Amino acid sequence: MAEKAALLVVDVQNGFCTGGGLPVPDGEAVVPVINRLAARFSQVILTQDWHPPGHVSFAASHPGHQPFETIPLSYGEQILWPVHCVQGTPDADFHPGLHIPHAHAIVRKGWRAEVDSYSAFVEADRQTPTGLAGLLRELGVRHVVLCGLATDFCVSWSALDARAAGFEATVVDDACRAIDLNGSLARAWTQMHAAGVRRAMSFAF
Ligand code: VGL
Ligand code: ZN
Repeated sequence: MAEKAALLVVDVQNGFCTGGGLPVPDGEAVVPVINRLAARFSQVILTQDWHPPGHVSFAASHPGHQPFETIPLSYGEQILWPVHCVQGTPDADFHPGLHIPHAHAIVRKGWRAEVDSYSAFVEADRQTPTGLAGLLRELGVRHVVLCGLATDFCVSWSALDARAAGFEATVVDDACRAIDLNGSLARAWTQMHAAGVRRAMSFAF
């Protein structure tokens, strides 16, 4: 039976929690909230930031540059990050407290050495699809409910691209945490509201 809603759990990985390569303040606080939220959904898809060593988004790949600087790349401006979520390392593993045994798909993103991907739908070149929109359409999904890390990067880019692909989109705010770099969180919410992304709290599900 086709269910119209799917929960997209974005990047709840060690790398974005305390002790990880790119810790999001209070990132691990989303884990119990998401565990409860996911129990309300029959369709749950996880995303995993999954970078090869030497990835183009790492400051360490650009001698003379520091994390959190922005540089121009072939596909546009790229924020340079600390090394995080390298393929096959514990930093890229899901947080050990995440308990969603019924999650039925994992979308890995940022796996091409030369292109980043905050969005779970389209890579940072804004052209290359990950395949997620097709998966959701084939499942009959109309509404994508998003949670995870980080609100202002991978969650918001994914929510905006969900809208661009024709899905309804809702971000569960208390099931997210933000990086908030130079006002990025407020900007993300402005963009999401303008695009018709709804904001909800987990108790509503
Ligand atoms: C993310 C920065 C770099 C995220 C991933 O999951 O929001 N942010 N890679
Ligand atoms: Zn990343």
